[in-house]
Amino acid sequence: MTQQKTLNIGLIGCGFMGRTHSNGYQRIRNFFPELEYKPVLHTVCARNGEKAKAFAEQWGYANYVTDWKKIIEDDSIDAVDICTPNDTHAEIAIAAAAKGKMVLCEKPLARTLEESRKMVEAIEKAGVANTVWYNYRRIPAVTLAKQIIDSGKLGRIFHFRANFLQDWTINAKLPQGGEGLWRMDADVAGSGVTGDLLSHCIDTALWLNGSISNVTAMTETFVKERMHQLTGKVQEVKIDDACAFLCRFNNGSLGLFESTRYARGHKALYTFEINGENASIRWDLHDLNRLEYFDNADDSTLRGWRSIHVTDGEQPYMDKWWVPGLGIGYEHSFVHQVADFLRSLETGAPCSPTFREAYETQAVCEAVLDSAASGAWKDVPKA
Ligand code: SOE
Repeated sequence: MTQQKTLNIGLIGCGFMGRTHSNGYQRIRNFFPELEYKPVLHTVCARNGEKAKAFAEQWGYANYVTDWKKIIEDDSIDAVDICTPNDTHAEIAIAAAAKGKMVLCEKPLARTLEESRKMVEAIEKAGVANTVWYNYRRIPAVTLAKQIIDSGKLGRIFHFRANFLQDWTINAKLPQGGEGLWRMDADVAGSGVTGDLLSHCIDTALWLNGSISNVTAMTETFVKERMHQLTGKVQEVKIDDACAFLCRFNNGSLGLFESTRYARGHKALYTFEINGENASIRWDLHDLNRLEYFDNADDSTLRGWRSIHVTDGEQPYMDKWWVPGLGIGYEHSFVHQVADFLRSLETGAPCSPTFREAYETQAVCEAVLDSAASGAWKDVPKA
């Protein structure tokens, strides 16, 4: 085993993402023992002291605090992990970078492109290691899709289409804002499905198929008013409940994206398909260990969609887990992101997606929302 260096983590936010990241840090020692850096769960922060204490005990953090600035001021903390609602990402990331700390930020990078720009500037000025948790890239079947595309097997790409469908906000009585519901409050989240769900699809698309040049979009807010949990008042809902957009990629292919929280029966159906001249690929989060692949070069009597069960040790990340045939889950994508971040500290190579790369995703989101508001095609703003 290599000589290990400790990396003290300060985690801010104890929600669902705080748990996925903490689990990621914990699994490293057992499954990626060769890595030089070992994450240490140093301090966790939540505004509610009891919650922070319980989280620290459950996940093994040595300390807990209720003010995130204490994490920034603590010189023994090396890396700040931001798992708070979107309206706090910029302030925390900028403060952490100014203190020379590494920053790992939950997606989307921020509420707006303007906030994202300031974050990229601060991170690059400080020259600190950084990454944004677009975790789906690190599901082995998705990483394999990237390898297949980069090998050129698909040939010229014609189409990229993606969906992210949920149904959890259909109930008109569901309040907006507050604990667990901040994703429904535009002031906190920045947008609805565009920033929350389509940003995942856009991140994957940019990674697999390159930059997007322009977009045309439509959004809808199906329930116009909801009670705000914090004020107790019925207020206008300003998030997009659903969004669909068309786009052109710089490689000449066409994109079609849809996301909604009003697709009854769908809890988290993330799918994408990419069609090339020679071959096509499709993937579905509900069957995440599987990659479907059609290759026109196959013998015509056997030609058809192959269903590749991505569990072999020669496939991305799978040498770390069990034996061929046995799959892994959603949570492993976060373990892989931690591993890749730690490896990037060893090699000095950036851990993708960096803040700058996540800025490009944000730029597409902004163009989508602008297009939906104006009804016109919009160019994706340049960095
Ligand atoms: C929303 O329900 C959500 O939890 C997103 O915020 C996550 O990013 C996505 O991966 C699953 O759905």
